Amino acid sequence: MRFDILTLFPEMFPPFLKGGILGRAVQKGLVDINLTDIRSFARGRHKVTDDRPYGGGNGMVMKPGPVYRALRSVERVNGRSLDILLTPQGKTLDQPTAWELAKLDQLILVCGRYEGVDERIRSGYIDLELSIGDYILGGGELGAMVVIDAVSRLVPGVLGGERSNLEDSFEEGLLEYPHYTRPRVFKGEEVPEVLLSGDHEKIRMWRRAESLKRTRERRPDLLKKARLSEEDKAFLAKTQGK
Ligand code: 9D3
Repeated sequence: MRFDILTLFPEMFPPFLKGGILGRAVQKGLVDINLTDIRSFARGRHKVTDDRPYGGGNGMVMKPGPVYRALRSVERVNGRSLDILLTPQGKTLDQPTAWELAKLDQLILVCGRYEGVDERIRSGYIDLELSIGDYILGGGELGAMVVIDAVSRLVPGVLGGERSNLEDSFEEGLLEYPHYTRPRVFKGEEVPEVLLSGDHEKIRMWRRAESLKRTRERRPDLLKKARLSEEDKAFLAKTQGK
């Protein structure tokens, strides 16, 4: 899968792209990431990329020309590609959207800065607008990193040795159960007995129960949408109000 990032701040990306699971996926050739500096498509001696808003008001707007020319310069792969604008006005990224994006061959991610991009870019050249949540960022760059992180780990082969994304309880719409590793006692706090029992069926049931309780307590909104078995529903009914 190929990602193209169009940004005024390309220097923000290399540390993120080199690290961790994503860095390994790039080395393996499973994902290809290309940076395009929008400023290099600006004209004139000063390479201006922003200007004052028509109609007045605070802040600056990204000029359409440099973004348009940067978009035109991006090499298109054979297959399906999508032009995405990162903006606080977009649809909030969620896991189903990440799965949809992972089916494509190329994502072109335009990072907005200042108050935003000239509307004629959005309306004429963008297929999808994405936000990463309801808080204010300085620009779309962190949003693009979040999209790349969430989507690339769904590309076949990227997770390799790590646990598969299919067994991730978040994929079923539940929060994870608590995790423990050595030592068995830490600052007087013991690991739950059941995890030391070696009884795999008992462990499975305990973990599922913890996931369900946690989701009910912290994210009741998720529980409403979750894929629940009859066993899950029976457990929740039995423990309601606890
Ligand atoms: C504080 C300025 N805001 C009201 C006048 C509007 C605004 C414009 C541009 C707020 C943030 C930004 C820059 N943010 C992004 O480009 C962005 C973003 C975000 O702020 N939150 C969540 N997801 C995203 S994706 C891109």
